Amino acid sequence: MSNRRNFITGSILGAVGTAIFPKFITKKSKKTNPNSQTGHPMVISTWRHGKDANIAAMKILNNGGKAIDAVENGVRVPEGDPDCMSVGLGGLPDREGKVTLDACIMDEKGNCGSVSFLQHIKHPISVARKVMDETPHVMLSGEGALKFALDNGFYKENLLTKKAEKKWKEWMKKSVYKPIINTENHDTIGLLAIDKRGDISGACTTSGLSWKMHGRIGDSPVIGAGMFVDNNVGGCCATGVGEAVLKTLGSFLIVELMRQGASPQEACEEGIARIVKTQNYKEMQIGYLAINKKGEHGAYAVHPSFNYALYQKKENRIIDALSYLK
Ligand code: SD4
Repeated sequence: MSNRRNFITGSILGAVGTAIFPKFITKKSKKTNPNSQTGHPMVISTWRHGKDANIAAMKILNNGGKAIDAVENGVRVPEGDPDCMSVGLGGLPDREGKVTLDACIMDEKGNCGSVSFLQHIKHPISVARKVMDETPHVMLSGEGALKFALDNGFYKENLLTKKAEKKWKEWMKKSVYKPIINTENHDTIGLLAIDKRGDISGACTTSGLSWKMHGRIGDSPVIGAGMFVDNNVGGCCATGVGEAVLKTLGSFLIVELMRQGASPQEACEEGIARIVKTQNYKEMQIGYLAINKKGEHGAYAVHPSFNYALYQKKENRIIDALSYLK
């Protein structure tokens, strides 16, 4: 009886598996990204500011360092740059004029750490790393995350620059909340790296959507939404309207599709397809980057002009991603 039940359950699950991912399980020739190559060490990250982040990350990888150290040090570059108005210091504030930060990090063993709704600390990614390394938890938020940071040697800073404050005051005149497609309020950095050993790690850090409600947390600190790594398969990170990424658990979805046989490009396109099927996609930008174990990558967005930085085979370049809408 129990054997029969196992058989029936197995058959149903098998059928469901094939029904969910038929095109990736059965297909032999895969759609690849025109700029994809194989090989590591490699670093890939979202948007133009990724180029300098990649340099910092690659320096660690070239010296034989670990991917987890590379991703942390890479994203610290835009976090510390006051001119980068979507990450860390200089990030655009919420509608109350407060800069609140989200970040997460994940290593090759599946360890992860995250902070959300964190104020006054310039490098949330390093606080997330400490949560991962030194606590029994994965996520710390708000006051608790701040207290943890202060207890661990971080110090309070004013993250609201004059430039960001000015933009906030301009926005306050009308106070209309409408995320704009591909401008400074869509610039989170997500960064994925493969080190010389072939191990994969990822990091994602942001000041979130500008003019968001106070207390709002996006996709970026949520493991599996803003970023996900599985060292046997690959990694993925997201940028854009976090609510859409959260609703589809985009990064986890894309890594799982690669596990089922999809190429990184096919997986990113399917991740965007889920958003297009279920949400008001014309009004929002979302971009995904994914890598597999071989160092191949995929990139896809809802709208044109999502770009990313790829550092591989000694070349660090900005590439325009393909998109659903042309
Ligand atoms: C968020 N995903 O807070 C972030 C914002 C972002 O490019 O990616 N902007 O929803």
